[in-house]
Amino acid sequence: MKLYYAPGACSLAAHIALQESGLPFSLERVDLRTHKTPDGRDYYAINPKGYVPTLALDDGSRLTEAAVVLQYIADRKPGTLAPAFGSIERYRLMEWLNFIATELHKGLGPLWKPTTPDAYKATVVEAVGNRFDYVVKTLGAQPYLTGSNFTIADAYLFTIVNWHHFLKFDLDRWPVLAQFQARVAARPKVRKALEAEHLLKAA
Ligand SMILES: N[C@@H](CCC(=O)N[C@@H](CS)C(=O)NCC(=O)O)C(=O)O
Repeated sequence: MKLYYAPGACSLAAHIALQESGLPFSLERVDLRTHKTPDGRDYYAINPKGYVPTLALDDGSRLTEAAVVLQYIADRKPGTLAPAFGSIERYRLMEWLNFIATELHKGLGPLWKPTTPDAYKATVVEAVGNRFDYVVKTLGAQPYLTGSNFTIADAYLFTIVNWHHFLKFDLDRWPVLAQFQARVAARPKVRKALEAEHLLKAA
């Protein structure tokens, strides 16, 4: 498998999942400003949607959408990063993945755009902050989103919350979330992914 990624982007979640899975994989960096790969290929020819992550599978086909890519990786190593497909625990996991994708990941999207007015950015931080209030109700009672085991939902949440370094909002209001970030960042495989993306200072 090959993961097309950009440092610190949502593709970091898939990178962490690949590291945690122990499966063999390679990485190819994408420049999201030019939409080119290091050898000058047009990334739109690889993923017509133009965004990361893209996971190139061993049969030559490609999979996109972070929440789906994460589940594909987890299902290559059953019982480690996601509960079995069809179980109620798996639906709970998917509930988190969808929440992270739509409420947090896409919720923070306007903060990345230099054209977003400051007043609107404040509204975005407030709205996503209310979602963080919901997340800490779970993380205050258990180390990871679905219980005591690290899953792909934790990799995804960690990746999105890690954006606070780049988007300049602090986690003071959510000490439980800051503790979660530290807990995940301390995992050896997560450190490996962060190191490969040159993000160790920003985690
Ligand atoms: N719906 C996609 C969104 C992926 C996405 O937003 N990727 C961002 C980085 S976090 C990106 O590559 N943006 C550059 C672009 O859209 O050109 C998913 O869930 O994977």
